[in-house]
Amino acid sequence: MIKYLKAATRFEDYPTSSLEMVICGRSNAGKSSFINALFNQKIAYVGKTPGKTRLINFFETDPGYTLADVPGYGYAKISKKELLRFGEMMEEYFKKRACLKLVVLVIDIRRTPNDDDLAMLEVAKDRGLEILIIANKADKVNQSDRIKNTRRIAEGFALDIDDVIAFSSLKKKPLDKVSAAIMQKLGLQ
Ligand SMILES: Nc1nc2c(ncn2[C@@H]2O[C@H](COP(=O)(O)OP(=O)(O)OP(=O)(O)O)[C@@H](O)[C@H]2O)c(=O)[nH]1
Ligand SMILES: [Mg+2]
Repeated sequence: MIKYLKAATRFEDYPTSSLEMVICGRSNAGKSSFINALFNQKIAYVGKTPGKTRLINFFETDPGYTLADVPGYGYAKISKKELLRFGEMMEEYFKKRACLKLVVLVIDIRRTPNDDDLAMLEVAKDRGLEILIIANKADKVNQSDRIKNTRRIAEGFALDIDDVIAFSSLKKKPLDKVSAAIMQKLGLQ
């Protein structure tokens, strides 16, 4: 079960929480689709036009943690001023959100980590947060590429292969594996 709490841009407006997971990644990687698949509920907005979300959307889940859906990065059609505001908002979130424990980074399985992805991961590593990479849109590639690309993504991030899970938000597979990894990294099981 997942319930929408609120949208916020500033620290003062974040909802109270003692345990949080954030979903981040490049624009159009499938962050919102991933949230919907994970909870089997159409709750996060899946956009036809990328880069619509400019706020941090907070949700409450029934395993007892909150979830933050942050805007995707790397969207080209954004003004300098907006980019600056986005950067400030993200920096404040990652610096001040004390209950944040797990960073889930969603990446298209057909891509390799770019500078923005690596910078994002660096922020998470610096704070000593738990990390899980979702190699999304796994339905777009065949089985052998799925394995190959997952390995390539893990190498690109300099992470253990176990920290990268090939996933299809469209097919909602493999849901159990992803849920278990999240619960384990949040210390809920
Ligand atoms: N085939 C396939 N398409 C997907 C999958 N996940 C997402 N998509 C599609 O990819 C597009 C982007 O999905 P979103 O969930 O809106 O992506 P997002 O990362 O939330 O995008 P922003 O909010 O703009 O940053 C949509 O057209 C989705 O239908 C998947 O697992 N498989
Ligand atoms: Mg989205």
